[in-house]
Amino acid sequence: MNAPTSIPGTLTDSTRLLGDRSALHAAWDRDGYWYFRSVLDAESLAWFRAPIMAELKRIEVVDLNEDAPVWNGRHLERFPPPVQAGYAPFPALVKSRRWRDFLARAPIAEFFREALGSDVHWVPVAETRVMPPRETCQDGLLTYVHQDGFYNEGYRCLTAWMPLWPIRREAGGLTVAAGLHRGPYLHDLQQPPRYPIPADAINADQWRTADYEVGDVVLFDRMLPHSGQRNRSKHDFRVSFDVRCVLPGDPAPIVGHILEATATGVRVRAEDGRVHNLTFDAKSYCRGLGRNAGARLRPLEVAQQYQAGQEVMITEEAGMVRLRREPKY
Ligand SMILES: O=C(O)CCC(=O)C(=O)O
Repeated sequence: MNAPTSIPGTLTDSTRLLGDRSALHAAWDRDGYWYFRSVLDAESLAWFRAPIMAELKRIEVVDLNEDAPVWNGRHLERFPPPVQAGYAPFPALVKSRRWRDFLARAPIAEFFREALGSDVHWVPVAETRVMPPRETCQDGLLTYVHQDGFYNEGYRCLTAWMPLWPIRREAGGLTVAAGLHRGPYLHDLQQPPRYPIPADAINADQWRTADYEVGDVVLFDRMLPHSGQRNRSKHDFRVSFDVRCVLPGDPAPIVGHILEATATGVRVRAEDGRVHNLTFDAKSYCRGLGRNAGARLRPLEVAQQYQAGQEVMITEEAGMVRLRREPKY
């Protein structure tokens, strides 16, 4: 059993490499991630996170005069319930498109353009996470170890993760298994429907994390194993945002609404108005909806769950569905 009980290793800071593309590539090849510190515009971050603080104050777990998400000790019964590897979103923030406006703000867009070397196409696989303090570690320190690419077939994604308030180590920010981005996927294909990574697949000393500050961002490879950590702090809610883009130059997934769904195919109207007729084959990976999003559906379940009007994100190859999932906001 190699599951870590603490993460002493620290992320390598690549901030000074910005502007030097070959040095950035070398760091990515070595580590599978870039950790940039104090690079994101503070005003844009403050704008983005404001509704989260409003929700924490509305359910009276943070005092009205607080600027930081510090727990006031009141009962957490109105805090969203636990779900797979985290907590449900605040109902008021479900399907919020605010993240799109945040990423489109000039200083934010400019930073990512510079870091990635071209305009960035973000996909609607985006999550704002709020973890309450004093979580227990009885099921381990790590919430759910995974490789994003395994659950995002048919396109090459890259993930950006950022704290929205400072996250000290004990509040449990992102941890990554440095250098393990060259593959293979470690998910256990014998364990449907989620195919978890076995606990002994990664040595405890490969994990890295940091004391994160607002303005920091970690960009990481779709093959890099990573996880959140339980929030062991006494008083800090830990608040972060993660989102994925396609690799520069790659085609974007189809995002739109189902016009017609059957057990063998799907007709979709994309956001740009185009209609796509697509077919399933043995390689099509259809994910469950809602809380079941990590699970792979069997063909019969697919036809039952995905109906006309459902919003979807689809990747395809020569007319065959590779991935079908619900956008995650
Ligand atoms: O922030 C977390 O808890 C985990 C983040 C994560 O797993 C991801 O960004 O894919």
